[in-house]
Amino acid sequence: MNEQDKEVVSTEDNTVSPEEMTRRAFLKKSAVAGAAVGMMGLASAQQATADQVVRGKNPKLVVLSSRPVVMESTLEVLGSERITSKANLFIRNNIDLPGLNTTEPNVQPGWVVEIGGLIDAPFRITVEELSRLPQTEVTSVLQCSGNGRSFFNPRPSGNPWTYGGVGQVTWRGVLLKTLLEAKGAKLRDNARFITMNASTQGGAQPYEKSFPISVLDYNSAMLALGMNGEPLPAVHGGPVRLVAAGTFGTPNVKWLVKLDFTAGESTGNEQVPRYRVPVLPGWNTPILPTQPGSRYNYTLDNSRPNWGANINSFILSPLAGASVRGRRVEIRGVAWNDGLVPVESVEVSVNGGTTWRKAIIEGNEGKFGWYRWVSPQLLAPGDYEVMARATDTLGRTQPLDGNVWWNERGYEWNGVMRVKFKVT
Ligand SMILES: Nc1nc2c(c(=O)[nH]1)N[C@H]1C(S)=C(S)[C@@H](COP(=O)(O)O)O[C@H]1N2
Ligand SMILES: [Mo]
Repeated sequence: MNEQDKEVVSTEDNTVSPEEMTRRAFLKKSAVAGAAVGMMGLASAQQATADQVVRGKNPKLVVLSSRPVVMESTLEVLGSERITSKANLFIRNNIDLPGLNTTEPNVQPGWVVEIGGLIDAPFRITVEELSRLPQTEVTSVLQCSGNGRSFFNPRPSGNPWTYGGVGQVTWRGVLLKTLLEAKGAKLRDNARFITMNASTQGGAQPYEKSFPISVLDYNSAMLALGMNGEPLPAVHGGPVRLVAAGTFGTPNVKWLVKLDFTAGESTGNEQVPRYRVPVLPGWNTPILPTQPGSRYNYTLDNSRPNWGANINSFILSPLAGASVRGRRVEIRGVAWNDGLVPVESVEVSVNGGTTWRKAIIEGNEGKFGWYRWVSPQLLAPGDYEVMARATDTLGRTQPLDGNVWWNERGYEWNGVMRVKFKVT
């Protein structure tokens, strides 16, 4: 195994398939051969590094696609900071807006968002007016619902995310509630969903998404203008993006130009069949187990969109393949859920799941953020496999085998993570 391969192993979980390891080793090698890539230009999508695809990104991010832009972070990068910086945050574009592949702000004076549908007095608001209304900050986990897809077996088609399609950022903007109050625009009783549209400037294809008005989603939903104390980076949706803390990435529409209160959800392609999981009719939370490898005919009635984030936890230290000094070893990581109730515990096993011990939860960045946990262990020299499992006060927890939730499109993976490392 050469140097680059080792680096790949140390930052990724060992359940990555051999094909994926080969692909990643190839990507890393291409990244090392930066000069060569530069000379070839961006013609070959898979060979461009993250900073070449989007100005300001950390070259350690892994490019899954350069058109549309899709890149993931790594556990090593995510573990290096408390709030994910704009350089280190993953990107998932279904549709690129031309000219916005940068972490710099998207300065577009007079940008308008139209607010309408089932409210009294629909209105239009500019980004300048929005910035003069009372601003709220919320720290939340942003995660693509496809994160972890590579671990489903058989692997569903779609971007082969490992663990890096996630980050924790602090948003700043105007709560939808605040905006409607300021405009005296009352919601009608039959308003059940928010249906949003992204800009099509520069000839971009339309992007339309709906999510339900519920306590979980609506009370914290905001039109965000800022991220981590700066104007919203262009590639992350500036100048205006919807942020619904506690939801998966998909309803967090970037480059927002239109928001309607509607009785039903959008019937556009981004809403159905994409970004959905099978459910029993009228049963709105858990995924309906389907036979791995089987097909499913997604309709609005037999499936639900990815919205409330699944409970999950990651081990950020040690990383897979690491060698650490014994006997005192601190296992560290993060856990999160949809923010509906607190994450109550994180249990850690160092013996393949035979026994579990509660980790210490050190703190969290509000109910939508990461709970940082640590599990001090006394470990003799040897080989270990550590596992971590989060549970919240509703009893929602992670499956030991994430494949129990196998679904055709590979969404909402939250299987217990396993990390092999060595104590010397
Ligand atoms: N306009 C627009 N908004 C979008 C998307 C998109 O393709 N276009 N992708 C969605 C998906 S699937 C995800 S996971 C998040 C990713 O946000 P990020 O690129 O800022 O990390 O944006 C969501 N909002
Ligand atoms: Mo996503």
